[in-house]
Amino acid sequence: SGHGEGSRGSLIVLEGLDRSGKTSQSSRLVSFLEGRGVPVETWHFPDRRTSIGGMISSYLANNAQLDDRAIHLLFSANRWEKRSLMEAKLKSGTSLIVDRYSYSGVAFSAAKGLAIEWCKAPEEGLIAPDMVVYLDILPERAAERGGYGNERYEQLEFQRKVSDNYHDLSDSTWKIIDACLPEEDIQTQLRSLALECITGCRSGKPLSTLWL
Ligand code: FDM
Repeated sequence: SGHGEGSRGSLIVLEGLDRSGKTSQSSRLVSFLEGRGVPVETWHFPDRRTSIGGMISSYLANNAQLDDRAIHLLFSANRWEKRSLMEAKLKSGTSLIVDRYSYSGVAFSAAKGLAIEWCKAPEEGLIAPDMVVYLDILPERAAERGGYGNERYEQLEFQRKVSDNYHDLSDSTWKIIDACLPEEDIQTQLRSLALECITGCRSGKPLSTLWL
């Protein structure tokens, strides 16, 4: 009930440092929403399954070297190549729970010293999220969780810079959840935020584009 003709899905983005719990929280959220009969998919950027994604993946694994601006543009291109599918899904009523988006793109590249405005430019015109949820954790606490692997960015010094950049990018519309709360509590907060967002979008809020 309540699915009006033409009602669209929501674009919900989860952001946060490595080890903040985004991936497990977003998959639990999707199962919950599916159980409630909400049409929903979980997406993840970078999408390593495309050919651009393959280049990103070998860069992250330190198997390829790339200029900082070149890799930045590949991450952005990896979102652009999914844009039309994203729009089609949303318009057909499917909500998308997206693990990382343009904010990761800017926060990570700017941590290498690139200017924020330069980093934001190629993201302009992508679909704007209806809600950004930030799983907030101090870089030191994230590092204590262990499981930093061997990927390029998984180092404390770098994650500190990324964290600062996320805080610069965030605005009053972001929903911040303390990532050090028990997993259950985080999930409870996430569920109610997501349901509220999905309900709001169904009742006619138009899609918009970055940057808001
Ligand atoms: N990352 C992710 C970026 O540097 N730019 C981006 O646009 C995106 C989406 O890639 F360290 C970084 C963030 C992370 C790495 O991400 C791989 P996952 O979530 O571990 O796959």
